[in-house]
Amino acid sequence: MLNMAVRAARAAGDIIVRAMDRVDLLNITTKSRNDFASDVDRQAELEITGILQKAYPGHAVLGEEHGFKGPESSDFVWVIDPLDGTTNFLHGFPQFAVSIALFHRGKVERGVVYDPVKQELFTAVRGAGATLNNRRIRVTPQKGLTGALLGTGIPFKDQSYLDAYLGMLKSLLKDAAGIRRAGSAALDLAYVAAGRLDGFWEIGLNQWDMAAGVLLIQEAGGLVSDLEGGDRYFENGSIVCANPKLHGPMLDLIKPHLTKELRQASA
Ligand code: 2AM
Ligand code: CA
Repeated sequence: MLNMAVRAARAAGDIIVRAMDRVDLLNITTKSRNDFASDVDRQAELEITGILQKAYPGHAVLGEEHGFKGPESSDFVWVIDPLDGTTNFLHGFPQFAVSIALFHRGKVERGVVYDPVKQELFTAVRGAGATLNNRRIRVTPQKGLTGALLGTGIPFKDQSYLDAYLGMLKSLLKDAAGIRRAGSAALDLAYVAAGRLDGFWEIGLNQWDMAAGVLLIQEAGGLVSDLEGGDRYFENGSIVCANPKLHGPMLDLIKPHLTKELRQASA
């Protein structure tokens, strides 16, 4: 099933790369303020779901652009972000990826994140580790925040938690060596798994942004939680992840900034 996910991710990647130099010709729809989708997002998703549903007719699919399809009762659900980092893609900023995860009875069992520009393929199989282009990857041994390189996502849609977010940013900035906002959550998580970032946090993500990346990090020896340290990140869309030595110190600096709303979301 991992091979099939890889095949689907590469096929979608080909569609994305072919469209890169004619972005000005694409039909772009605004799903909500600052949230865009193009023909490429939709075509890439149809390519992925076509491959997966042909191979596994009994499985369901949930995609960012076309929603849920397939048998409601299936134990297997493929969760797909055909183009994570659409805003980057539309600006020709080369940081975006295809993300495909397979859930079995609510648990992520397989994850693929594919960067078609750099041709980097990140894969994870529950219990069997994580790889980048077939080589094993691990999170960093970074002990605390001093000297750490963190990734994050700055709120772009729902600004209601902007102040809380900026408080977290300010606290984490003090000790970290640097903070990056690259614009594709799926790739940010893959980078934590690969040891390129020591940690990452963001509020307001969807399942398809995170699912494959979460398994990558767990299989690379890292920890993933929501803002309160719990495991409801898929429900509340907030995520904090890092190697096991950095995860606690990050949470300690994030928690004091949680508002009642953010705390309720994790409850
Ligand atoms: P998307 O491109 O698949 O929608 C990072 O903050 C995450 O938010 C990305 O994974 C991205 O996924 C999503 N996102 C949607 N609109 C965005 C925007 N205008 N700026 C940054 N990220 C955006
Ligand atoms: Ca996304």
